Amino acid sequence: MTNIILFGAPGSGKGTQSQLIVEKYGLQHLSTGEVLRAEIATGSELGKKIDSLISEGNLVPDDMMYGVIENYIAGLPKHCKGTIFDGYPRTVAQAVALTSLLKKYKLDALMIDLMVDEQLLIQRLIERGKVSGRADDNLNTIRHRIAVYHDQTEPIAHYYLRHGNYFAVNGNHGVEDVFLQIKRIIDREAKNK
Ligand code: B4P
Repeated sequence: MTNIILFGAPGSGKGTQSQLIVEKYGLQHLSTGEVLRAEIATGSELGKKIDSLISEGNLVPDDMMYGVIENYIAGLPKHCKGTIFDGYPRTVAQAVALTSLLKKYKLDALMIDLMVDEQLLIQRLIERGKVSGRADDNLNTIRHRIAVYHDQTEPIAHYYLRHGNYFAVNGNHGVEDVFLQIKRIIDREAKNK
């Protein structure tokens, strides 16, 4: 089983690359951003709280995210080829929680870090904002999300450098080129297992 933590700043291409990995390797895809947007779409009280956090570019609290991940991992079918964790973990506390959950279920994961220059992140998210209708794809919120990323999320890369399999990818290139780099890592790691 191959579990991949797809990591990177907002707009680094986690969602984009996840789709390609799913098509090629038949892995399951868990996008915490999508889970949260689905909750918002229900119009529930919880969804309203999540909406106000995301619209301002803030992270949803760790304890709320823990339930999502725990339910997901506990419900994984036995024959599953693996999962792409897209957008989780986003804080060191989430990384610690994921490590212990994976251990509990005798699973492991490798981290692929999509490294993209800040100016390019902003350009991509502004472009996506023209069609996505997402409340968080506007310049002020994008800047805040990138600051939150540096402050709360980026330290996770150091956590995985110390505790797990960490692989950096140059995400500044086109979609196919980035995917080629990811395929090389997945194929090499599968051979080494
Ligand atoms: P997410 O939905 O995870 O999304 P994202 O970080 O905004 O974008 P992603 O990296 O997936 O970029 P994409 O492929 O779309 O998070 C949204 C929000 O949810 C967070 O800000 C947070 O508030 C909340 N949240 C989610 N998970 C959480 C957690 N665990 N804890 C707390 N809060 C959480 O790419 C962006 C654009 O670039 C696209 O338009 C794409 O077409 C383009 N693009 C991608 N790769 C490209 C390439 N190589 N070349 C050119 N263009 C490219």
